[in-house]
Amino acid sequence: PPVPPMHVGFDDRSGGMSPSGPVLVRRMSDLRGLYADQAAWTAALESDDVVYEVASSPVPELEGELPQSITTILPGRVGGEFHMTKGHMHTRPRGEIYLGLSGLGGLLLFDGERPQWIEMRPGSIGYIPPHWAHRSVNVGDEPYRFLAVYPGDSGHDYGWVAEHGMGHRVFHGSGGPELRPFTFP
Ligand code: M6P
Ligand code: ZN
Repeated sequence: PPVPPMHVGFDDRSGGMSPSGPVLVRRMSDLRGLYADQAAWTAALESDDVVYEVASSPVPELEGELPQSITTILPGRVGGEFHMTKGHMHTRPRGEIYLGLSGLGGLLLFDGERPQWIEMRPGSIGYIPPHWAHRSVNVGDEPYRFLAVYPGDSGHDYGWVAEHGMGHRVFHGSGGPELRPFTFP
């Protein structure tokens, strides 16, 4: 059902929204096939830590609505590759806006040919045009948190990323994050 006008607060410490809709928690075991180094991923299953959480407001994913979510990616690496979201293409051609809230991150975009990288810090606005798959990466050593706002009928197509990859992978390097050509695991 549609929702009334509302104020949405969020908790600086947890990234939770109030009022709140569904909260999604993704642990290492939910991320099979995400990281290049499968042995490192298998080793990380031992503790099966939370990699990221997505809190949502109660705004429904319906045409015309503008749902919001706050994603918190905990710091860490798997085989040198930074913690990241699964990444998705929108099922329908819809844009999306991200606003950096805390920590250091990046927005990796891929249209099937060209990879793009947008650095995200608190206050950064990252724009995702329609037809660009997007994945967020924590490149710092504290939680990276951002607000996302997207049309309610966008949809999440994870199969597109599984099939096409994301153009690049983001590794820890001595001089900061290193973008390397994407390899399938
Ligand atoms: C952002 C938005 C959400 C998305 C989330 C996690 O909050 O883009 O729509 O679900 O990031 O990303 P993913 O779904 O790729 O795991
Ligand atoms: Zn999206």
